Amino acid sequence: MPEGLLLKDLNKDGKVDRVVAEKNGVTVAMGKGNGDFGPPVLFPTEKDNGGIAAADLDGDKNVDLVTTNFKTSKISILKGSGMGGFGPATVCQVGKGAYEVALGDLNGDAKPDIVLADVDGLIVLLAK
Ligand SMILES: [Ca+2]
Ligand SMILES: [Ca+2]
Repeated sequence: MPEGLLLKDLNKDGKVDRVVAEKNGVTVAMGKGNGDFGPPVLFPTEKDNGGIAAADLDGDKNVDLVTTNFKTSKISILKGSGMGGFGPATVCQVGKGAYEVALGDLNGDAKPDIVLADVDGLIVLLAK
């Protein structure tokens, strides 16, 4: 499976940071604002990440991450510190072979919901 990549300002310094979904976790590299990035730091997740998405899931104004783990049909959720760090991954069993993830408010309550694409179709997890 391809590895996911996203660009998002994780530490609120106005400079876009880089997150890559990799085999053993996600690597985060802080952007310098000139197209260059600092050294990548690994945050462990479930193995073999595919998709990755970022949004503030718990409303603390810090960007959180969700990755999909195709082989084990799991997703990993990492809560952001707001300074580029992430806490230990919360791993959940979801569906069958989720490979892509998107985050967005689907029901208008201003909380981002999780949408997964897996081998059977789409799975929607509404935020509570
Ligand atoms: Ca930044
Ligand atoms: Ca958050």
